[in-house]
Amino acid sequence: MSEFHLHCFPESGGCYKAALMLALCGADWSAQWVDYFNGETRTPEWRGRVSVMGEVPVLGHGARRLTQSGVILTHLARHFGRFGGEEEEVLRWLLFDNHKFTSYLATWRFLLGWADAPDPAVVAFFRARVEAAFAVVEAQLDGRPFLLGAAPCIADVSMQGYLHYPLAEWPLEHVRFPRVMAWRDRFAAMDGYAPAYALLPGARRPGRLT
Ligand SMILES: N[C@@H](CCC(=O)N[C@@H](CS)C(=O)NCC(=O)O)C(=O)O
Repeated sequence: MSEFHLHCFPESGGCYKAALMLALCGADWSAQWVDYFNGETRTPEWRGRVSVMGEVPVLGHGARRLTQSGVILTHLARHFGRFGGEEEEVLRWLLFDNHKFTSYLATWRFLLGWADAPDPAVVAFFRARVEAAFAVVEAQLDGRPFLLGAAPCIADVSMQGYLHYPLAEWPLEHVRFPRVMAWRDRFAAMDGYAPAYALLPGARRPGRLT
């Protein structure tokens, strides 16, 4: 039996955050696919058995079951002694990520790729929010290879969540964010790295854009 067990599905950048951290740390892990698109995580049975929040990622580690990618990343950083940083600063960027960077990007990508008949005004709203969040990160990376300086921390890992899906799935004008794209490339060059669809197992539901 593997040391870590991840409940996940391949289209989920939240799950990719956890999988990427496990891969970069060389962890012994296995995965269990959840049938998100057919509502598995919304059933009372799944919420009672796995997580009341009805969300993945969920990470099993021994007797512990952890949810929320920020908590999972914090746990793994402590366990492996990797990707740490000044606690308040790490938390500051994890919260920004969960509120704005990941959540708007994930929602916009979902609307473009998988939602039924998304309202163009709603899509445009989310795109503008994504661009604003990217501009914040672009500014923070001015003169820094990673969010907090010379070394990557778990807030960097967290924000990579949706960046390692095909660019066609999040069709920003990527050239407008050269530091974000270079930051993404720095992760792609790390030992253990694999892009999202290579790392996360399970049946895929192709979206409209890939
Ligand atoms: N803040 C959470 C967000 C997790 C999340 O939204 N997961 C999505 C998949 S990417 C999910 O399971 N959504 C289920 C739902 O909203 O019904 C985290 O970072 O773990």
